Amino acid sequence: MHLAQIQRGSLVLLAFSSVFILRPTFGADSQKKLVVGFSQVGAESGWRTANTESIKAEAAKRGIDLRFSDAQQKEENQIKAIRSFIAQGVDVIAFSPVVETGFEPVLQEAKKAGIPVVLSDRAVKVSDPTLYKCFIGSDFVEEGHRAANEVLKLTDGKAGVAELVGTVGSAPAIDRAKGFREVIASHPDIKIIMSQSGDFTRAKGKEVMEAFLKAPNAKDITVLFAHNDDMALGAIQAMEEAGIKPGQDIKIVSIDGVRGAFEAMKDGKLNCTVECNPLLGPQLFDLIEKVAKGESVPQRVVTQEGVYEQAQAAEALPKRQY
Ligand code: GYE
Repeated sequence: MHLAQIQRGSLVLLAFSSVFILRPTFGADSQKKLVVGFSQVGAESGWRTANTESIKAEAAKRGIDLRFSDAQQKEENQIKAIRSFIAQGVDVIAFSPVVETGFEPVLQEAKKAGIPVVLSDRAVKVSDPTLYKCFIGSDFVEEGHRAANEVLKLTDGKAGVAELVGTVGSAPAIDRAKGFREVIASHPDIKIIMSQSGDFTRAKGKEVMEAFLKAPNAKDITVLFAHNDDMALGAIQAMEEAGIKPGQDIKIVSIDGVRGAFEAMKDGKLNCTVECNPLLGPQLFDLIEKVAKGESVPQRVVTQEGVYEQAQAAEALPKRQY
């Protein structure tokens, strides 16, 4: 073979391979599997379990190589997981940030490495909006509005509210508290008389409710607003142990719409749950696949959800997917 021929051959090869290097194709008919690193918050609630299952099932269905990591509700674990995804050279990083702040440096590292990031469920606060491609999740402020409107419906515009707050510094805790306060601001007789974090878990929800019920002004509590169903379910236990009838003596409004909440509503122990859909898997991977192909995606995708009151619980329960 002449030198010229060899050179021409390698040029063609080079051109050919560079097409593949520059534009990797993923999917059923291509060789390369899409590799996605996902850092999950933890396993703190029924909502989270359903969210994890939805993500894992969807990745399996699409033949995606999912590197899944559980941060056990610790930001430092999440930062480590993201660094490890960068070191592994995954195609896309997705994560549900435990809290809003502190992620900027690691997101800069991902950007430098050329790995796109998609946020799932919870938002981050960063000064550079190009540090992530897209954020898919609920409108938590709106959920707070909805919860407060239910409190208005359940009372005659007068209430002593005990609030079980979610994880301190997390987007849903910040936004749900904000939305709730925006609505009650024009109802001066609806007063938040106690507010403390139960970290979105059933055990801490119970513990904090026990403390609320021991406070000197405990008899003024007429409503419980819990930032998620798990904390409300823990609080229901605490009330029952203290001889208080949940749903009657103290009205309860919570957020998520997990099956346990529907059961409690059916039993008359919970008055309302504001839905927050955890089944993000299909929509999330639609976005991830687009991002991997370099296609443009909206920076914000809001999930659609509703509100369920006691009267609808029995009928809705068998149809609930989580
Ligand atoms: O409401 C709660 C979970 O981020 C929307 O996290 C999610 C929240 C959800 O622990 O149950």
